[in-house]
Amino acid sequence: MSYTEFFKNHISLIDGYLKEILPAEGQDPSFLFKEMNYAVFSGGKRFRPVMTMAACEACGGRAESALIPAAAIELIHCYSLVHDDLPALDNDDERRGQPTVHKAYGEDIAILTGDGLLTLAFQILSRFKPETAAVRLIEEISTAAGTYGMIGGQVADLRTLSSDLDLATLDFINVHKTGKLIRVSAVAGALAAGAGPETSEHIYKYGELVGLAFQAVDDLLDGDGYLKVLKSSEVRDHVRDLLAAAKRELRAIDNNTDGLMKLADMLLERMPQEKTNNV
Ligand code: GRG
Repeated sequence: MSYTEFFKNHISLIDGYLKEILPAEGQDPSFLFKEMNYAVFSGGKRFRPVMTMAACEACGGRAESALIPAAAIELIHCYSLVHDDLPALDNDDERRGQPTVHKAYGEDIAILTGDGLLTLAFQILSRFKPETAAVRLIEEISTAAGTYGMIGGQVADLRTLSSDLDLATLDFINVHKTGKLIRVSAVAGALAAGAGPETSEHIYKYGELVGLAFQAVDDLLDGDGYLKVLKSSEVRDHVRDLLAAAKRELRAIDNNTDGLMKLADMLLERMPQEKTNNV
């Protein structure tokens, strides 16, 4: 079954919730409603919020119970893409097959759209109940998104000269820039379910391993990143090892881990086919 078929309900839950929380036309404050919706409803896979809901299920909870952190993480992901596309950073004209936010609405509005999405993420996290869990979620998610995580990784990426790029530096960049937001997507699901320490530890390790595999697969698709220091066959082997280890973590959990298993399989399926010489 394809990713979108398998996660039809999860995707419809997260899209429904995102529609509910994003400022709608005519609603006060109505500023940026169009641009924020444009940035969020543009065909993303929803990999991170689906992971949050699937992790909640793997810890015995319901997908619906994880909607607040799932939506917050997707808003943060969308903000990072809007800002990353800006001329001062990657200077991209297209994202998900359509003009980037600054191409469609201008640079000033794109900066503010990203700011609006990031701020809204923490506004909705503050609504999570019980409040003790809301505070934990805010701490975990802000750490993963901030200078100890995604932003730190982005700065390391900007500051690293291509002549200094080695495997250890690439690992550092990827763990921070991509890995930590994916890991916290899993951890937030465990927190939403109120999971115990043992299950939470397996979920944490699963998230870490899948976060690393995610970036390596993206590099294979883009012909970038790890391919600058490793052969493509080595990157593929690395992805397979990471995902096999991630699945081992899930086998130690005594709940419904089908969703998290499917996310690992989806990354394996996304890996471009190996080119062979005997064609
Ligand atoms: C805070 C400006 C700023 C940047 C943070 C995450 C990031 C650094 C930049 C985004 C650009 C990028 C290519 C990051 C690597 C992670 C990645 C592969 C993002 C794309 O995620 P998908 O494939 O995207 O989940 P969709 O479109 O499906 O949501």
